[in-house]
Amino acid sequence: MGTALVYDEEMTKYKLLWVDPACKIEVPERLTVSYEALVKNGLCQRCVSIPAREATEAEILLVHSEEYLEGVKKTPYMTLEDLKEFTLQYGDVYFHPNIYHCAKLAVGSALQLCDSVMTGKVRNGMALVRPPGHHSMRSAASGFCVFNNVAIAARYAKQKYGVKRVLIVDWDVHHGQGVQYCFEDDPSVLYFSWHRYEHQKFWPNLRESDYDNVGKEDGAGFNINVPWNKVGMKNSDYLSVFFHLLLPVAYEFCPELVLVCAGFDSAIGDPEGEMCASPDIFAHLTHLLMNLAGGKLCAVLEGGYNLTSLPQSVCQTVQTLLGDPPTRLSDLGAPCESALESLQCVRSAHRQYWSCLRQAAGLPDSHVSAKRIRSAGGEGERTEVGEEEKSAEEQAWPEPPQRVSPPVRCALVLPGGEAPPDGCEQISSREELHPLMLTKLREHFQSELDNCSALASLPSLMTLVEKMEKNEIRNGLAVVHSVTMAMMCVLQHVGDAPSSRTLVVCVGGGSVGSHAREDGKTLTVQISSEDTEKPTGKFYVPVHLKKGCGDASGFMQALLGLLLPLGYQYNPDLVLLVQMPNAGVCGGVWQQLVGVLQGFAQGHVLVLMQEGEQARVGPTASTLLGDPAPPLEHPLQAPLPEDVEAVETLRSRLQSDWSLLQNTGESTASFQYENQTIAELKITKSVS
Ligand code: SS9
Ligand code: ZN
Repeated sequence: MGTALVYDEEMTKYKLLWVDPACKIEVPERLTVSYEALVKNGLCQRCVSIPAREATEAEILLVHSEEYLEGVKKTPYMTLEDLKEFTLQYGDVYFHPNIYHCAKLAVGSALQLCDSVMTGKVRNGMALVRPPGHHSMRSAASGFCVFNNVAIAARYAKQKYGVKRVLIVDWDVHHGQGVQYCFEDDPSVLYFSWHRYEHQKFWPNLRESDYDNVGKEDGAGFNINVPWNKVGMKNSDYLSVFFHLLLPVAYEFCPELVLVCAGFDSAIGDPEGEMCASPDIFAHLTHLLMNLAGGKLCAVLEGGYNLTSLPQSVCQTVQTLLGDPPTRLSDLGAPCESALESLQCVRSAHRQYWSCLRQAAGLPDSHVSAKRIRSAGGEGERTEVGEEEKSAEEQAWPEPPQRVSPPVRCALVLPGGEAPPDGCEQISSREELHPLMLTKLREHFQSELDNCSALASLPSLMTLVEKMEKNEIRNGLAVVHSVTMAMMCVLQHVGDAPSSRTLVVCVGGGSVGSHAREDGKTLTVQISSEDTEKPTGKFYVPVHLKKGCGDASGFMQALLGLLLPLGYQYNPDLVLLVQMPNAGVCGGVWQQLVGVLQGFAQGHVLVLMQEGEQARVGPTASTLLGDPAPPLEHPLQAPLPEDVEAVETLRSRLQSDWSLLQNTGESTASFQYENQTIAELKITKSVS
């Protein structure tokens, strides 16, 4: 199951023929530099190359009006003067005698990609196209866009393949108003867009790009706008929105297909966006979406006008689609105040539509009160770039590091005689355990060590860990006599390295708190139904779910809203995932967990399971090998209010230590006023 790349050089063959400052950034080189970077990095060669084709008129009419199509159809025969005049009726767009041809190819490319993914020819893919699409409307061109490539693809997938739910993620820095208008009353297409807005001061300056535009009629709740009211948004701002908004809603929506309006003007250096996210953030955004819809993801190029950060970002996206582990994001700071205010407003506008947002505390009842908060809230700290007023394009950033995949993707340690699943390497080592390690184990596990098989798999496990450290093996799975003993062994070993950090994720009850240390060498998150272990400091986080780990929605809430932000901020070099005995975790969410955790530590995830509980070896190995996790059941039941409360309480207690856990603006944060809702708080404030 490969990754498709759709590209045709023909789409570089139109350009701006007159002087227009608004349009001069949309150049053919956008496509050539992107494609050449894919070739140079060996990514193009790893993709399945799919030819572009022209979309048919019927396909274009899925979204556009006949009158509009007829108008555009005449442009190849127009004189320069006629073209200029035709252009004038629209905003920030230009026409050229060859643009109609290219626009048909751009739509056709998106449809070819859709076909390849829907028929199972490939798992996912990207289409490199010009002109972009997300601004074009039923009867109008706009913002360099002629036909709405992604909107047409969504309608096409619904019609041709009977896809019931499509998620469109528009990470371009502009609002894809064309996509919004197309689906605003349609609950089968969930449209998410973040965009530079600056309280409507930024193009396309629409009132309806704000967070309170949630969709209409049956489509209410299925249009999600995140307005950025400041420039300079960073990786942590983007990730916060994924953790606390997009991902929970997306999992609840349960799409059968994910389309990405993949514009890279949201990256650093872009003259339009003026944001500060690094190109490698797109590896993570892509990775975080790749376990939805059984992995069916089509990315279609939209904007991106810095000819350095654009190709870097395209490569990051495609390399992730190909299955290479994302590089580690270091120094993720706190999301900025303005981003948190936006996030809070969107979450509160949508809380009535999505059970994952229906928090017990922390959100006002409706966006009406949120509005007041926004206008009352102080302006964030970020506006000026610096005294010398560097333009966005003059900004410098390091080239993303090379992403190297170890020669072996997945290795297993299985109890004697069992054969590993296809594609996995088996590790068995006859070496002895280090004497110091043995002594240590004796101290803790006296009685169990009398059983001679107790230690059997540990030498192999240590070999596996060493090979992962040397980057010879990416990830692994060990079935051991005692997971707690094995966990101690691994932590003892990796803890010897000077600045190692291990993220330990324990699923299921049992004593692990004793392994947790406060020196920062481990961060332990334990998700279970037991309420025995008490939280100690910031490096041991016990999450208690009344319904237990078998409850998909409660578990996902903890995974997305708690574990992901913690993990990203901690930035481990190893993830140790432990299935505790009798964990009772349901298969679907377990695989999501295994999939998502591979975004950390350059994919170095080590899974431990106890002998006799290895029923899940097959599915786990498959996810470690890179197969997408299967979709969760639809509809996802609402989480138990107590469980939501438990996760929320933890999140708000820990957010001062781990700032990526924040999801509300500080001036209005409810955590400082435990029992008051924000709405109440505002009333109190305005009275005093
Ligand atoms: C130039 C204004 C250009 C249109 C941008 C369209 C981007 C499409 N300062 N505005 S992704
Ligand atoms: Zn854009």
